[in-house]
Amino acid sequence: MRKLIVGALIFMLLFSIAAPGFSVSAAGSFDAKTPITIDGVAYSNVALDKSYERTGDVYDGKWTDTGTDGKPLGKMTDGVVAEAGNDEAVGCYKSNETSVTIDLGKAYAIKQVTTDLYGFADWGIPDPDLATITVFVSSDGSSFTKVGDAQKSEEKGEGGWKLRLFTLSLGETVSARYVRVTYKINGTFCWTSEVAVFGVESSSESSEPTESSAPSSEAPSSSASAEPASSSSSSASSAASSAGTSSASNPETGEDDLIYAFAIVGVAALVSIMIVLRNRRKEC
Ligand SMILES: [Ca+2]
Repeated sequence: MRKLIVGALIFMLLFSIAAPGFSVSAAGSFDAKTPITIDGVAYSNVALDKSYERTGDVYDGKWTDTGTDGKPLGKMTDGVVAEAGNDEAVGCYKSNETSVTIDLGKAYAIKQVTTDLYGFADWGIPDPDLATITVFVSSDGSSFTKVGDAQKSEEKGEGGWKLRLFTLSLGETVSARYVRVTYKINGTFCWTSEVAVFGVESSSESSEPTESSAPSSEAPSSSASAEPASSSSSSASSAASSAGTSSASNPETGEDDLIYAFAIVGVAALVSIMIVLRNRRKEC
């Protein structure tokens, strides 16, 4: 019996040592629920659970973002970011150009906007590398100002899926209640799952929308199998003026937590082994 216990403990110890070297999560995606910190300021996703409107043709497969009432299901602001291209967290709209216009409910000082975009040739979903994603803001919901084009991350993906994150990070915050993200995708299916708008309560320190600076990003990955969708297209929207430029930051994963957990298990196993061995020695 004791041998069994010792064997189990040794296994746990070896596993805990080896595990951190393993790929814990292949996922990709970004974290839309955790605030990001830039220059010591924490910006939360102020678009979380906010309502929005979309343009483009309705997609009617299981990756749709349209309810039976014709309104968006909310996939773009629910905080759930697809971890693979065939993840039903994706909320597709069809058209070469589509847009998502989010009403934040009140003005916020916006620092960064991040979204994801998948491509999959077998399903006719265009390569995200060909996409241009642009951010506009508005204080009244009707007159929009272009803030800048989002910068795409390096390509990630598995099984034929291609994923890129698109991020526009501003040098100075811009104050706005409405945020519009347009996707020019060079194809029909706009395969995205989330728009995160990182900002803080609007105070005096944020500027009026005009220009921007600094996008950036990082990205996740994906995987897949299954079947595609159907066809066609239509159009989208936007309004605006000038542009911006670039650099920034992003995502996070729970990998560190796992490593800590394994380390704790390892130490516990080691202590247990030492106790068992000491007891055995006493018995001898
Ligand atoms: Ca989502």
